[in-house]
Amino acid sequence: MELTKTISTPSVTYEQPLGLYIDGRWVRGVEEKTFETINPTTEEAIVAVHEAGPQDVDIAVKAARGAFDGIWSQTSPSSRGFMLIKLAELFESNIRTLAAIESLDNGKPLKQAEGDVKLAASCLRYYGGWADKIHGKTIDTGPGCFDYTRHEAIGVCGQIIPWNFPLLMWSWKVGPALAAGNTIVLKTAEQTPLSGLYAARLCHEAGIPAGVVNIISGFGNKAGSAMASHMDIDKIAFTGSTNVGRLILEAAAKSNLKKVTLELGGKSPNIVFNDADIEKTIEWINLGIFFNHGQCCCAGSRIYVQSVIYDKFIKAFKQRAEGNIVGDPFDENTFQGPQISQMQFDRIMGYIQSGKDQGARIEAGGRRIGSKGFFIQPTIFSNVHEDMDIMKEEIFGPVCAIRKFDTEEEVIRLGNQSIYGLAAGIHTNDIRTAIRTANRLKAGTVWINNYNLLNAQVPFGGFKQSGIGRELGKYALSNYTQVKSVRVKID
Ligand code: TXE
Repeated sequence: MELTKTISTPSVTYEQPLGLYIDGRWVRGVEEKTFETINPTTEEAIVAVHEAGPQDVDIAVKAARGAFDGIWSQTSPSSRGFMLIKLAELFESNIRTLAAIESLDNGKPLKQAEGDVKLAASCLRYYGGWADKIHGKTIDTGPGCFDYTRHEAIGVCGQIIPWNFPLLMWSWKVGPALAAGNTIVLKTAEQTPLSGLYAARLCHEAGIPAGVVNIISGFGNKAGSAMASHMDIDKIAFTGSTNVGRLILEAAAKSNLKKVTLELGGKSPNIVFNDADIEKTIEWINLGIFFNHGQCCCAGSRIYVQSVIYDKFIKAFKQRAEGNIVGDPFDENTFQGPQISQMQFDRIMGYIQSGKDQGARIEAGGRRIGSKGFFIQPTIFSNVHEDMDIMKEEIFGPVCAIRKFDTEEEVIRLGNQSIYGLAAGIHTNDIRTAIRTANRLKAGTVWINNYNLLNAQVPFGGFKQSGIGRELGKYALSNYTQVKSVRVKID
């Protein structure tokens, strides 16, 4: 099968790489297998890509090891930074193509896909800036010794990313790893392999040497698990489901104790106090749950509204959600596209059914839209109790549950009542309420009077079972460096 194919989308026609990008070359998998990626809008195959199996993972790891010990260790930090900044510029100059690929393969609206490309570029540029500012310390232990630390790269990093933000997750992984001087084997999600391959081509154009970044397409239980248990991968970074996160940790423990960072699921509370500015808050609550079709690890899916404004809020929110335009991602008016796959569609519809069965009330939505494409109406449940599945489990779709509360103390208790702790939202005009509540919520990110606002400079990651480690900001660099202490006897 061929290694590239011309693909036409409603916005651009472009040349899509289909092979595995290993050691700076486009190759077929050793088993010569391919798999199709499906367009979630039409349910039809877009194209088949080459599939990596365990042997290909091995080959990619060898290439990454060779580059780590060789050319990459000879490349100055400033040059690494320059390449990342060049890559960011290439993301920006290819924005139309990259966004079209995301809309085609993932189903997200074109404008939102463009937003993802911009955020990805800013992440790469941000870490480009860090590359020559990573350094250790000198430590005064007295006149007998000269002591210093070096912050050294870890080595070969395995990175496994999901399908909900294919390019953005790619940049969150590649940026800090390269800035710190590591080399990479990255596996994209089997549902969305296309944009990561196109970005590999841009790595080549940015002058990143062969073997430094290797991008493979493949399945979790084959290529992914081969990475998790590989004896020559020094660190693995994973974003995906909590269950697979557990498997990764277990595989790391049973193989070479590779370092592990995990960014997993969530069931984030979004809290509205009586004194919130209702109009603005409705916008953030709507974005908090329905942005990216609810397929955000940090989605504000548990909405707690204080009793005085509860009825008014439900009425306004229902009206707002029903106004979200669901449809073709290439239509410029679309706010919500299709869910990623038949499997996710079925899962979400199963949760909607369970909400009904367990006695919650549907305020809006609850149904499929059309008969082709994985479209689901924005769905709001009220009359929800803490023990219902829709209140406890991550649905990962356009479905939220609303519950009334009376006091600050009560909502903090309810908000923290989850195995997850990724994010939380607070809406109030009282700074004291906001800060008191933010301090007591067990979440890695708290958004006050906004939601889902991400910035490359600000760390992101989970408390509790939402993960281990932080991405973005200076904090992410510590996932990709290890500290060496050097003691020199001088007396
Ligand atoms: O995730 P998986 P799925 C949550 C969300 C969603 C659920 C299932 O609740 O409904 O997970 O989604 C790779 N060893 N999130 O099934 O399976 C896989 O190939 C190594 C939250 O798509 O975790 C893909 O690249 N790797 C989330 C990646 O893991 C394995 C984003 C994610 O797939 C593997 C996505 C294995 N054994 C889903 N099995 C978030 N945190 O944003 C799979 N993979």
